Amino acid sequence: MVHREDSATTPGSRVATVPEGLAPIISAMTALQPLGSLFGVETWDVDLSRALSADRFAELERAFYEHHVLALRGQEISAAQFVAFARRLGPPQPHVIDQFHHPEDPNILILSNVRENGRPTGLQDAGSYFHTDYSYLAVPARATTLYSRVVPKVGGDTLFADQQAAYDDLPEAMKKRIEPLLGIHHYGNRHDVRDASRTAASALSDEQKARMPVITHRIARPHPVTGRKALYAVSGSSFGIVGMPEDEARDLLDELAAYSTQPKYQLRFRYGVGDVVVWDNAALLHSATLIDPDDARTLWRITVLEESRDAVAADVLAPSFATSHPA
Ligand SMILES: O=C(O)CCC(=O)C(=O)O
Ligand SMILES: [Fe+2]
Repeated sequence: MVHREDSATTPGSRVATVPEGLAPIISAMTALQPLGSLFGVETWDVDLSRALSADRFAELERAFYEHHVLALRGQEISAAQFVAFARRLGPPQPHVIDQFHHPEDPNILILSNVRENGRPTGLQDAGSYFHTDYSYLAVPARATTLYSRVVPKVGGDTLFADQQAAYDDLPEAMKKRIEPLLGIHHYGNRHDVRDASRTAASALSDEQKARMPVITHRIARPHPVTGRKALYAVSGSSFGIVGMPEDEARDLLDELAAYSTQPKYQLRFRYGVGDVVVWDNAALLHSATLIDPDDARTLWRITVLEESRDAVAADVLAPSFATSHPA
């Protein structure tokens, strides 16, 4: 096992990696508190309904890359204000499940278990298994931001698992073994492909499936901004490894996923009404937690992509998920 340095100044952080190309912080303008003992920070000091200066935004962006989860508590913002904030993090990519796009802006996906007149108002039980967003796309997600609108009476937390810390702790022999390996990804949850299951990936129509590619990403993937390596999407969309028999690949992915989602790498995030949380998809896995379907929970979600020049995706292995997995 490799010993990890702990940051001397900030409780809750592991290695403070200052991303190159981000403005240096002259003086801290925003009071950030750790979300737990491992990673993640929160603040009540930011009001996204008002203009956020470039300096102030740069400070938040740096905290985001350093701490992986940034919670801006107690917001009251419109759809347009939420999209304007997300656009500063990267280019939004509308979700393939277009029937739950927000009526005012397709960049927002509505996550909700609330039904009106018998019809769902949003996507229910999205991502109730460890995964990272858009790892099934050649240019995956840099950040996902959720704006919490209705908080259930019981539960509804999101779990995060630090894949950089998990990578750092791997035995050297395992680091060497996975270094050249490319994971094969497509939309779905490797651990549960039963259509009606609450812990499967949300079902796609045939037309939506046809838009989904089969792609690869490195398993030991350097962060596109900080360069720090993480285990990348070893749970969720990874269904195989290039050049490896399927059963061997699944065994290795399962071993890595069980290891990297151990409680010692996890943060449990509890929502209050109005919280905007942003997480780093290149550094983390995350999972929604199942709740009583009658206990109302609604969040708006925007996912922004990495820069395409940073993508480490290799060849397209099959024309699409639908053609390589005929019904
Ligand atoms: O609802 C949640 O807690 C998380 C859902 C999810 O995986 C996502 O929005 O990317
Ligand atoms: Fe997700």
